[in-house]
Amino acid sequence: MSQKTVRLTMAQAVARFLTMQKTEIDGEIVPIFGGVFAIFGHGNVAGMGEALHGIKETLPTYRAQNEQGMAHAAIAYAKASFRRRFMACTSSIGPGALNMVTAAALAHVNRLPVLLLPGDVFANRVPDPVLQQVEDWSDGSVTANDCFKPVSRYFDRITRPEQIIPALRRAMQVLTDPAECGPVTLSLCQDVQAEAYDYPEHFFAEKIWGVRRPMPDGDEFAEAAAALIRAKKPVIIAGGGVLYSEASSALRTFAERYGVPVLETQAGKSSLPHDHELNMGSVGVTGTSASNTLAEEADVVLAIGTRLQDFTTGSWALFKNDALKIIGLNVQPFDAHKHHALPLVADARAGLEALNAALTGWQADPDWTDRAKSGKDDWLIAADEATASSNAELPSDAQVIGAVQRARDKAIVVCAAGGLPGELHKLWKADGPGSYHMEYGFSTMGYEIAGGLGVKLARPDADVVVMVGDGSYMMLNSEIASSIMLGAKLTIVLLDNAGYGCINRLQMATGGANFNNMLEDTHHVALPGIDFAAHAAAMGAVSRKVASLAELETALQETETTDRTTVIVIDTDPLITTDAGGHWWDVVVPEVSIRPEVTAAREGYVAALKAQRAG
Ligand SMILES: Cc1ncc(C[n+]2csc(CCOP(=O)(O)OP(=O)(O)O)c2C)c(N)n1
Ligand SMILES: [Mg+2]
Repeated sequence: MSQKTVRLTMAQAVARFLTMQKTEIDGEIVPIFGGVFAIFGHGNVAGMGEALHGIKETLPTYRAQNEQGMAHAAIAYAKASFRRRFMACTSSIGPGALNMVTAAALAHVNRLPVLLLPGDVFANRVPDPVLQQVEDWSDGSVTANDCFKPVSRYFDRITRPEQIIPALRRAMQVLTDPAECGPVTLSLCQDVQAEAYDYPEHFFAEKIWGVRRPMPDGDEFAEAAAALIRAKKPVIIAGGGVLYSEASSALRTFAERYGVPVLETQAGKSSLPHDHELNMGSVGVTGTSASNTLAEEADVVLAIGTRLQDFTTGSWALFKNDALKIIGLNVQPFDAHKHHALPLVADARAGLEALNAALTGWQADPDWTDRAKSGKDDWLIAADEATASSNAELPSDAQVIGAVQRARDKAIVVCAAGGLPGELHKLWKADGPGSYHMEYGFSTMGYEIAGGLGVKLARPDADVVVMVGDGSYMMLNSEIASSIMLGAKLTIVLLDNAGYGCINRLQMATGGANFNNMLEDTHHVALPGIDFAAHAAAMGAVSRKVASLAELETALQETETTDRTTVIVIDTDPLITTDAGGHWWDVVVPEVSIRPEVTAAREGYVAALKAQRAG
């Protein structure tokens, strides 16, 4: 059989293949890759660099400042696109590649698609050891990029140019599969990137990827429906899968038709608008009183598209009804079966639509639904108190959230780590699906600004507000420069409480001394007195420090139409958090200590453990 071929380097084949992968969004065929982030080194500049230059008009390449940052941006792009579109990232070998490992883990935990293309050592091994090559004395096939294996859904090392054909096909299958979805790492040996091969032309045919929506299995569905029909006090826990499956409208129909309150995880927040009467808001450790009271009593939890991580389940101490049944509606069997759930393996939307049609006649106990509504009213009073403006010299995080919300109520808020995620989960009034962008699967300090960049690239018309602590800012801020270069305007609100406020509070709560979290509690000769506004300005941002909540609100209004990334710094109180709502979280306390505070905390800890349900 003779087939038409085209002679390309392996890297050119990668580039050409990526441009031909498409998807359909709102009736329009668009490239499925939104672009490529690249930082070149000897491991990719000649191969991938030359190839990406050749296609830059169809698939743009963006130069970032840090490989972890660029991968964060790429992952945020996919999340903001509800996984319908994604990006690729290419790095050199060694440090450049390994800088992406944390981001790979982030994508792995959060089930988000990203194509990582790190360079690798020479497949022919002639010049070994090359610059940045990690030499393994016992295994000649190991390279630094083996670190990607446990945090990639699919990993392959390309040691011959023709291997890229099945590897890219498998990569696309994983990236677009709602159940398998996650990071794909194709480790591209640097000599092979530049090696030519006669690739079959059909390999570069246009391919349009859709969304697979698996339907529930008949038996699983019958069991789940029967459990719901018996339920008097059901709740829904809405996770990120509701958003990725674009199931908000089916969720709303279900909740309204059957009177079932909806509790949202960090990834699932914005599944329903905040002011929907059956949206109880956040659940779990950072949950509202409205959600958590219901979760404690619920007899059936319909867990949709959620990993049921400890923040959601209060380390499995939240649910207190002995007769509790969990139904795991999830496209991924691994999640659907968690905690002895009745699995309902299906696409969230397809599953909800099937349930919407099948349960006619059933209703949650009307008292339960009414209690949910009044519990929410009570919560809103507490939330308004926490977020109200004040003249406090050092405002709380909650008060800053209130100011941001008042000034920019249509924004997409982006955050990841520190004290803010808990406060935002409870207090941010999320509007439409995707208006709340929280990376709390891995809670990676340093995701915030780079993530904001990815959101802005995915949603150029949106007002993207990044909220970030001083600690996270210090860890990774350099993609501010990329946002300036790309004209991707972000509004960054930096809450400076002079240290790792949330870990300091956790340390105190576990009986520890104030040690090594707040800057003043560290081993130091002098405190750095970081001028964040000057730092951001040095990267090209518009920046200012504000002295009060009122000034913050004004600054946010004034800079709404500024055309470049804006950083607004405000000093905040490291000790105040919102008391209302919340739940215990399992963080170990030492069994023996010379500190009486630790011994006391240990007693409380041991008592709290009794509420945990073993899976
Ligand atoms: C990369 C990374 N390292 C460490 C942690 C653990 N950690 C979580 S929050 C936090 C402190 C965050 O400080 P900051 O951004 O100033 O927020 P604050 O706690 O003060 O609100 C630390 C060290 C983490 N989540 N991510
Ligand atoms: Mg801080």
